[in-house]
Parts: sequence; C-alpha cells; structure tokens
Amino acid sequence: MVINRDFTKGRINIVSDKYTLQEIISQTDAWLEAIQTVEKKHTDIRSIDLSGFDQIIFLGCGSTYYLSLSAAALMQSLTGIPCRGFPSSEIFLSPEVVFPKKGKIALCAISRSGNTTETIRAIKFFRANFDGKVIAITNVDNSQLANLGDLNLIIPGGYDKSVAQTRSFASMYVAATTLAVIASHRTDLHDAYHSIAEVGERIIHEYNPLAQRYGEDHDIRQLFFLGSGVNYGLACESSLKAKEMSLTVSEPFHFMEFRHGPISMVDDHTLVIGLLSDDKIHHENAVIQDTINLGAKVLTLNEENAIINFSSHLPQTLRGVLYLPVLQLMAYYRAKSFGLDPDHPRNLSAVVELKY
Ligand code: F1P
Repeated sequence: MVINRDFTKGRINIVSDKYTLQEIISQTDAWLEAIQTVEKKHTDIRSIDLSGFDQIIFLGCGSTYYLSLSAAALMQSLTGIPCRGFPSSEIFLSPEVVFPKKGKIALCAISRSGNTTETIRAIKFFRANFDGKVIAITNVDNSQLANLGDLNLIIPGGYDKSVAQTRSFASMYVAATTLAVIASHRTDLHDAYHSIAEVGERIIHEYNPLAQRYGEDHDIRQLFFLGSGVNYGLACESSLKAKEMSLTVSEPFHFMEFRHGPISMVDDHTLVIGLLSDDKIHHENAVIQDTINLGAKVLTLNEENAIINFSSHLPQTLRGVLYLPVLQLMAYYRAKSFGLDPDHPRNLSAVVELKY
C-alpha cells in the first residue's frame, strides 16, 4: 500500500523542532512494518506454542511498561492464557509477587532501545531461575535485547530519535497485537488488521487540527485519561506523553475507578479524555457525564459517537493503536504552546542505563 503523505500541501504544518511531530505523523509506516515483521515469524511463533504456557509475563519500563499492561490484557483476552504486565525491575526486585509457585512461564520483554538495564537484567534473572521462553520486542536490531529472545521481533522503522516514545510505542504495540492475533489462531482478525495503517493515516490528517486546538487550550490545567480493559495501558501511555512533553499534571485511571476519589480533583480547568470502548460504553459514558456535570471539558475517542471517531470498521480488539496518534499530537502541541521542546523533555534521557 502506498500512503500519500505530502504534508507540504496537507494540513499538517511542520514547525521548527526536529523529530517528534515527524515521528508521530509518519508512524503508520512503522505499523505496517511491525505487522510484516511479526507475520514473517509466524512459524517461529507457532513453534513456541504459547498455549502450552500457564502464564505470560510482559515487561518493560516507562512507556514500554504501559505497553506491557495493554499487551498482556490483549493477549489474555484473545488467547485465554493468563497474562500480566510488570515493570521490568519488579521481575528481579520482587519475584515473589511476579511469579506463581508452579507452572510454565513465558516472558515477553519490550524496549524501544533494547538496552534499558532493568529490562536486560530481568531477562537474565528469568533465564537463571526459570526454564521458559523469552520473546523480545524492540526497535533496535543491534541492541542487547535483540539477541536475548528465543523469538526476537525487531521493528527498526519505529525507532524514535525523540526522547518521548510515540512512533516506537505504537509500532511495538502493533507488533504485540499481531503476535496475540497469531497466537490466538484468529485468522479473521489477522486479515482485518491489514487496513489499520490506512485508517491511522486518515485519523492523523482528519484530527490534527482538533489535537492542536485542545493542545493549545491553556484554560486546561490538568488532564485525566480514562481507559478500561486493554485501553487502560493506552490511557497510561497517553497520560505519560502529556506529562513528559508538556509538563502538565496528568493521570490515568480505569473509568469506574475515577468516581472513587480522583473525581474530587475535577474543576472547570480539567480535561477528561475518555478512551471509550464498544462493550463497556454505557458505564464509560456515565462517568464522562459525571465529569461534565462538574465542569470538566471532555475529549472522547471511539469507533463512532465520540468526538474523535475512528470509523475503522475493525473489531474492538484491533483498534487499540488508533487511540494514540491524536493524543500524542495533543501533547506535542501543548508542549510547543508552552515554549517547551517536545524532542527533549525535562530531566529525561532516552535510555536508562544503570551503572550499579
Ligand atoms: C524505556 C524508557 C522510555 C522513556 C524514557 C526512559 O525505554 O522508560 O519509555 O521514554 O526516555 O526509558 P526503553 O526500554 O523502551 O528503550
């Protein structure tokens, strides 16, 4: 598929910072690369036979920890295999809360750089103490992680030069989704997923002006991102983008949890972003309405009947990545409107490599 991305004539005006905007708007190429990369490993995935494991543990740090939360939820919902997502450090710091006493465990380690010390250490700990398989997902092919897995899924085209992950997160999330689809033997989903990049491209163009409008609204002082099920990890990641890039107070919650305390924070300088679903929509909309009644502004995303409509005609399980680009753009524009450099968030480096 050829994607027409002539942004000189399009509605997206590239401004002075170097990487983040370009990475966000070019990400759908990396989605396609991710699908193709995982599909090529179809036979290897089948020979690992994840259905023979009692649990799959997904792990990463920061963005890739949030990716692990969503990937674990998606893998479990598609395959029925119990899955959990953990920060990499918990694997070796608190193994007693991570690993069940009995059963065969597989590990899926996710890292953009492939060199984050905690993630590498977690795999080494697992190898030393357990007999299970390791799957690695990364954007860097000469990284440590790229050689540590029994199965290595590498998507170089997703790599971000910016510190905050946008394209890289999305590309690795698409890889994790494709992995779950193949592991679940759902050929119907497999075929359907191929249209995801085209849909994503359309959403980026259609909603870029809206993302800019919300991002530049300085009447908004705090952000809450709500998501349930698979969408919770995506809400966490979207919230992290706003935090890192625009230094805005921003928190993620499960929809129904929001009424149990956090709702106290809502005022008329609050934006509540709802990553809505099909099957839980009744409850999710009720929470959104409660926040509107308290004066919040809202931004909702869903297949239809939301402010941002995907109109993808794809099943809910495949739509996760579609929530990301507009929320990444919103964080980007907010950062720019505050005079911040979205490529280099304060106090952050692209990789955390520990010396101890
Ligand atoms: C993990 C990570 C990034 C984050 C930050 C520090 O990196 O937490 O998500 O943006 O710059 O490192 P990785 O293991 O995915 O490369």
